[in-house]
Amino acid sequence: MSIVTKSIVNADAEARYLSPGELDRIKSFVTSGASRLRIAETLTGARETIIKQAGDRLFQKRPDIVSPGGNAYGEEMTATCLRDMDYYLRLITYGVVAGDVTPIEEIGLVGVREMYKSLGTDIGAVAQSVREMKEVATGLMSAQDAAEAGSYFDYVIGAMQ
Ligand SMILES: CCC1=C(C)/C(=C/C2=NC(=C\c3[nH]c(/C=C4\NC(=O)[C@H](C)[C@H]4CC)c(C)c3CCC(=O)O)/C(CCC(=O)O)=C2C)NC1=O
Repeated sequence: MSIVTKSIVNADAEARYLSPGELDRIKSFVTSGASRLRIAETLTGARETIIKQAGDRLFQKRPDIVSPGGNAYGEEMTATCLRDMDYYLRLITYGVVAGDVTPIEEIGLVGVREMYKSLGTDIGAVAQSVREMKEVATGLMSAQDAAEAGSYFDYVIGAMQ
């Protein structure tokens, strides 16, 4: 839910006008709109490059992952690993557009630790893959957009520590 919808739901539950604080938060959501949309467009347009390059970097740093016995060993498992990276990049674009990390959390982070544990996947390595995507993606942006975009990647990384 965006900050606009959320504020309206809260205000209407109390049959009141939006408070000055709520209007302030909506104002900053609206004024940051153009840059958030620009970031989402960059991430969406460059998704294949971002995932490919970040995957290469990850496997260079952690060759064990794609070696025999590794969790992402073999064509199919490597593809599944890259697919998970694509999932997180997609969720990050949702967060950026909404100006809110809730969609990222609800779709991709609730229960994530237990999930990867049961799959025998090193969650630290998944966090590393998101870190690599951040590096590649923010390299495509202005410093200001990179800082804004980076915070969403950091949120995912932090949840996987
Ligand atoms: C949108 C929300 C969402 C997420 C996040 C998600 C993740 C997810 N990743 C999975 C598997 C997997 N995930 C990985 C990923 C990796 N292994 C590594 O060592 C690397 C560190 C990493 C890539 C960066 C691998 C290799 C598998 C397959 C594991 C297996 O089948 O043994 C599975 C098990 C089922 C399947 O194979 O599809 C799920 C549910 N599914 C979802 O619907």
